[in-house]
Amino acid sequence: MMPHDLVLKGGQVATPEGVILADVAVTDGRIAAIGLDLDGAEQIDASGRLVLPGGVDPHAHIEQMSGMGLMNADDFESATRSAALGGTTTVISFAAQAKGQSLRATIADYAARAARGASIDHAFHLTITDLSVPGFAGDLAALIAAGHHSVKLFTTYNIGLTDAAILEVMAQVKAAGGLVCVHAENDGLIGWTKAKLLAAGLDRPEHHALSHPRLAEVEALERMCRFAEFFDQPVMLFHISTAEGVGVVRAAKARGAPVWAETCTHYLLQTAEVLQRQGVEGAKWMCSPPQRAQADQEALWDGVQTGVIALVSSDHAPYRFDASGKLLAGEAPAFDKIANGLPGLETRLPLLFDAMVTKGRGGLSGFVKATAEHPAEVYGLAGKGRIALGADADLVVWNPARQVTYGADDLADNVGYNPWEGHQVTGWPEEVVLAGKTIVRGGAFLGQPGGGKWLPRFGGAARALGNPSPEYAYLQHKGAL
Ligand code: DUC
Ligand code: ZN
Ligand code: ZN
Repeated sequence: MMPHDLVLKGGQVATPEGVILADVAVTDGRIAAIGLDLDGAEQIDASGRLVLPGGVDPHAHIEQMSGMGLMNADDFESATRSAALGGTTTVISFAAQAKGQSLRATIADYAARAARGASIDHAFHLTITDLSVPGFAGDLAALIAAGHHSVKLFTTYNIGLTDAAILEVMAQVKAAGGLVCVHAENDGLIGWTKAKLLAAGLDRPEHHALSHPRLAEVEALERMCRFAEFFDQPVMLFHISTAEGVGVVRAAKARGAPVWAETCTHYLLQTAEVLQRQGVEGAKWMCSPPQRAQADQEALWDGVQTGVIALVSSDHAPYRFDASGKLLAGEAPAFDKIANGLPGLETRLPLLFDAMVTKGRGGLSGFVKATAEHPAEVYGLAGKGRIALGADADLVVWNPARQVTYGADDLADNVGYNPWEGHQVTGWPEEVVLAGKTIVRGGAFLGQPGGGKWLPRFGGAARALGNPSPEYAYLQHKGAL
């Protein structure tokens, strides 16, 4: 019998049914067999190690202009190289509409850049900022039909949409069968609090956390859940950071609202103390929403473990700690002049493996679900996130015993600092395979810019539940939509 193209020999293989000692064979980029004594033209010895599905990071900002008009430090090449070295083989980043730009042109622009630079598989959430462009409705429906299944909206910042615009987008996305993702924080509460802090001279990075009241998240999450219920429109609530936010999502789900939620590595593992470092140093950790308190971390972990929070993303949003990024407005800028975001594509999986597998918050199956299986299922990434016959051969060999302490600047992205400096993890992704090709071996990146492919998405587990509000149902019945 012809040997398979590649066999990963003798690892502890995490399948959706459980962990088994087996070989995993790959032919033509897909998993062709899982069993014993499989023969491959190329072999990777996985004995004593774990074989897990490649990570799926469903929320990363790559080669994107920020709301402040600042370009990310990472392009598709550097971001995806960094992701691969951290065990991630699929990323969903954003195609962000500039005001006045058509949706088609937005997607074409990002798709061309990703096709040239991305070394791992990828898809886009289409960020909508301007409904007034010509052809908006037709483009939106056509793009969703073409496989750009999810859109993203903001309730705040200079790209935030009004409630009326959010409702209109939800109606149009519902008609097209897509998914709406939301950055949900109350704009008025943030704006008012920020203005008062700044007027009082309270303008250091640590004040950034106070400028994002917890209730801003709670109010906007609650509102978005109610909008989702009104239409029976599936909504993904991005980066939940507070215990109360977890409660809002839990209650909405219990009512039967079609809502799903994510949190991010930094909300699970950091508190707002990171913003209190000497001088302007805290700027390195500034993101929105901000890191919160230890009690929030506990509630977020509980949300992950009970399924209220479906998945954990990085929200990779890279800016250098210099005049090209965080310090664009000077050496000691006020917090409102500092770009928000921190890098996370490369560190998400080792940090979560350490917390969930090594230290036991959810175990191996919880880790695989939160970081690969659920992101793939929820967002309709067919063939991703699980080790099963016929699935894409995106595989990571983990050494569960390897200890690494992060250094000051040891990541392969283009950020120049590691926000996890000094943090020790146990468990490390040593070999990474994308569609049957080794893209990381022994810490060396072997992937190719342009070697990843775009993944069309036509559905997913985040679906309407069949119970719209009577008012919406009436409008539909009357043909008024
Ligand atoms: N917050 C976001 O929502 N996105 C990117 C960066 C950030 O801090
Ligand atoms: Zn956001
Ligand atoms: Zn984000």
